[in-house]
Amino acid sequence: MPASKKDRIYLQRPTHPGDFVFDEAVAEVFEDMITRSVPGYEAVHRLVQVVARKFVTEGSSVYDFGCSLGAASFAVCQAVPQARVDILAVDNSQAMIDRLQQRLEGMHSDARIKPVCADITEVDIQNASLAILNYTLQFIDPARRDSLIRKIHSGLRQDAALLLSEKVKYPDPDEDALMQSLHESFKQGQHYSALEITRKREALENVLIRDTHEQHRARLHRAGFSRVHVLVQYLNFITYIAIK
Ligand code: GEK
Repeated sequence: MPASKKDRIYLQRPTHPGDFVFDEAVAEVFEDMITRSVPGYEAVHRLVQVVARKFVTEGSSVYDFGCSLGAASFAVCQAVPQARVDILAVDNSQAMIDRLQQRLEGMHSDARIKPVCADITEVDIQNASLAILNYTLQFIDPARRDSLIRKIHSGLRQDAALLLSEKVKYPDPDEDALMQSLHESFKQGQHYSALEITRKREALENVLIRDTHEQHRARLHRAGFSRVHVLVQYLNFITYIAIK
């Protein structure tokens, strides 16, 4: 994959609360932005491979919901190079989907990845052996999260899996403040300045809305998943596997 441009968006751009959007400027620097902002991002994609090898079955579909530039879809492809499988990479940002499409064309890469520009709450899901929702549920209107998870559950085959990664909130305000400040310290270590960190936090206000671990666990069980496990936690970022 071509190296992403360095994320300097919030060095240059003053923000207003809640004005973060996944536009062309974000898509252009996205890989650099997410790798430097989300602790464990690359490890989670290695985990996608581990999970894909175990769950992806012949003749099934895989859904990468909120795929951005397709990192999870590419990880699935690498994990199951021979499997006959459709990988639906869904995102409602046209800028992300255009870039994913260019990558697929430029690399003559896997025809199994099918980019779809759509809202994940409106996409049908069928015959899935694996659904991936990596750092995307947190951008969905909280009132629509239950029905989205129920829809994913009903579109999965029996014994299939949902991999869910999210930034979580802590019910105890002191613990939440500690985790947030450790996350900011992580970002400083990735060479984001204090100004960039503050501006990004303001821009994400009411755009990235975190649930608690307990809310995620309860929602997954309510939707019908029989087993829910934490696979990774790094600061306030958790990856769950939920099995139908
Ligand atoms: C990765 N999973 O690299 N429908 C479709 N897509 C949406 C919606 C929606 N309603 N809302 C937001 N998105 C990726 C990273 S990024 C996470 C996911 C982050 C999309 C949005 O356009 C963006 O591409 C993605 O969800 C969230 O593993 O930037 O923190």
